[in-house]
Amino acid sequence: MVLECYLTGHEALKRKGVEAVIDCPVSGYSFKTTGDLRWIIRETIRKLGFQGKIIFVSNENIGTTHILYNFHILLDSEEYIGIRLITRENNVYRILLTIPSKKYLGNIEFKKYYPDKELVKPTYIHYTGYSPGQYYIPNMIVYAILGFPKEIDISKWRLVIKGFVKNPLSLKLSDLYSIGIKTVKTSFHCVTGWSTGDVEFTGPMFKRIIELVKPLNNVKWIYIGSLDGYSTIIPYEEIINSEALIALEMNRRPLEPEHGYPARLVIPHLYGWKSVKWINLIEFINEYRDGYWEALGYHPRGRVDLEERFKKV
Ligand SMILES: Nc1nc2c(c(=O)[nH]1)N[C@H]1C(S)=C(S)[C@@H](COP(=O)(O)O)O[C@H]1N2
Ligand SMILES: [Mo]
Repeated sequence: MVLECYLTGHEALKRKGVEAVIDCPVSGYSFKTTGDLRWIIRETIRKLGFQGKIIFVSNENIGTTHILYNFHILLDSEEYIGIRLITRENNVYRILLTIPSKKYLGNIEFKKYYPDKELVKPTYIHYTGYSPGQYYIPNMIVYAILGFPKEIDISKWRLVIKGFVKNPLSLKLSDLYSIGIKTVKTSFHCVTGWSTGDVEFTGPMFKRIIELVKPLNNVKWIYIGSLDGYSTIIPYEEIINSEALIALEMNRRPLEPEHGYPARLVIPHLYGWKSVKWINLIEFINEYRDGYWEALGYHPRGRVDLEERFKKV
């Protein structure tokens, strides 16, 4: 079987010592044991020109059908390559390698990733509440994969909105309150499997931001950035008619620092990793680029109802 992979990466991963990510969709690999996985890894890395001792690190469930496995390959240089195996119902369908130095990329050839292929299913307007593979828990679990930002000087904080727009903006917290706020009551779904019901988020609707900045006709994606260096990407079509908002309050109180104070994005019908906390950038762009989790194999759109947890193409 030929192996064709994409090359990607992310600035925040570089700070963690990951200079590049090799992302390889695979098919036809069923497994029963972690021993089978070791064999699959050995086969895969051989095709890419790597060898080393393969060590199990961890595994976790992502929803009720996916399991993500982490391994390390110890290289002769004493560095290691991280391996992430994305599996569904005992089949491996994606293998990602996190590479500590570009020198290991050698002369591997990569193909180009076309995210549009992931969006073939139609977009419809309102979230139906259907959430396959999720279970409900009483409260949200707090995540900060890149750590919590230091105390924020609110007089200096701005939400910058730029890119292909007629009116770029730099908004203070008081500006966000003054452009008109609404409260949205929604469930919140983390791709790892937990959901919480009936959280109230208050702030300006994303539609309102679009009215103000007037995106140009060529906009296809929205890139969202955060104070901690976290980022994500959202198809423009997916957000224009949605209930997405820039939340300033959660359950009628200003956001707590751990939940994203002063502002976070909330997109109710997409998995939680798209709802960036400590938001400071909204960029309207034309060409797809991976955010933090997308660089690690997560889906460019992340629709909950379509169970778009990981990239498929
Ligand atoms: N800046 C930033 N935003 C983030 C994350 C993060 O690690 N950093 N985690 C995401 C994930 S995976 C989820 S499920 C939600 C969780 O929201 P909470 O931490 O407010 O419960 O935040 C999202 N936004
Ligand atoms: Mo999440």
